[in-house]
Amino acid sequence: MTRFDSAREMYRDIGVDVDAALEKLQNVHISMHCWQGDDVNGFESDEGLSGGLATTGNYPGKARNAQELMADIDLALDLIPGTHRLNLHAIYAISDEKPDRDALEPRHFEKWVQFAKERGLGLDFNPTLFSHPKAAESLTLSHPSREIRKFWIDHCKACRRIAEYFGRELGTPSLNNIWIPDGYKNPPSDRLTPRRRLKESLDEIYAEKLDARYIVDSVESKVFGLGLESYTVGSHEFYMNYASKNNVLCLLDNGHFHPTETVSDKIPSLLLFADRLALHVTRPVRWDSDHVVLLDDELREIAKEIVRCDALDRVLIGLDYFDASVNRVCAWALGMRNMQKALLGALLTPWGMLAQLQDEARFWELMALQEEIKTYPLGDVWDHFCKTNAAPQRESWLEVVKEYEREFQFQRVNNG
Ligand code: RNT
Ligand code: ZN
Repeated sequence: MTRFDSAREMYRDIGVDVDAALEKLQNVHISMHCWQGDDVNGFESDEGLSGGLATTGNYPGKARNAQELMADIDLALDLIPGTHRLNLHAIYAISDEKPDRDALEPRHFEKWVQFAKERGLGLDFNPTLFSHPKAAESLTLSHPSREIRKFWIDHCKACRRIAEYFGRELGTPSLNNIWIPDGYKNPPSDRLTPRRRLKESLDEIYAEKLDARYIVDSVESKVFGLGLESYTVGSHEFYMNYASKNNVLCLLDNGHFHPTETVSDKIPSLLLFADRLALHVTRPVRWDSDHVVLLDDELREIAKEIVRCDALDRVLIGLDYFDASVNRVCAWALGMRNMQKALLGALLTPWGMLAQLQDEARFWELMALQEEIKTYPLGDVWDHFCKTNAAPQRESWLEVVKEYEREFQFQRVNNG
């Protein structure tokens, strides 16, 4: 009997169908963020990250251009079981013309569409409202100047059309997520007017009706950004209400809340009122630090809520972190594998039995059983999933990354 067979029996004894769980996991397509590959630099310039965002670390070997980024993504995808999605940002356009952001068109992303087609990936998208001279004050869609607002509105409109193009070309709707840095370092005199301007800008952006078969829109809130600690225009309350009234999705980034607030707890509440919601999964260490996603308690809890709500098809899962202190292919593979492991753990949990204990107020049994299930042989089922997907099992992928960095990444000079 193989380890997988014996694991399957153990789970069967507590009423869990392992084969059904594996089938569900196979159908989860996680959106991998391209920006971990080059520390959110993009292909426009090397002037650095702004908008209250920062990467730390200078591990050698980051991708310097589209070719290197694509090669690194390819390796990461080889190390991750299943088929997934790729999440792009507007600063990753591939074009000699170097259009400004309000002039971006689908054709500037043709190479990515070709890349995605060849690999069977879906594509998601994000307008980039930072790292640009017109966002130097960290004010974009809420800027007091109509001219600047107009520039960013046009950028977001352009991005929605690009996302629609992705969806049409690839046959899977593309999520176009708007996040803006807008906020103030010190207490503002007026909290209302910037929010009113943001609301009006969004109304203008979404006024153009695009084909819902190809594009899904979302808005991402935040509690604060670096250097913008006192006030954030796009707060959670702002966007949650905007989303519910305007048929766009809320995107919850689990680094964007007060440290003791959890996204896992928000998932069921939002799912009672919205058809769908989107996630940026990250690991905030004391603040929105965007560390690589590990298999920690909150990740497991997020996965549990998605599965408990039977909402794998209603929650669009994407990753969002950028650690420049480690090998960036490792960062991708580790975060993606961990997200999948967390989902598998949730899928291998007897929720019906646990729900009954809760309803019957048998709380000590509930607590003890949940703890015992934590050490059930999840790893044996995970190894089987990797094997059937021709992806490396356990830590065997580390050697692959080591060889790749020796041969390719470390040969890229002049970069951190
Ligand atoms: C910033 C947001 C946003 C970005 C990416 C690069 O705090 O999380 O999603 O991380 O758009
Ligand atoms: Zn995010």
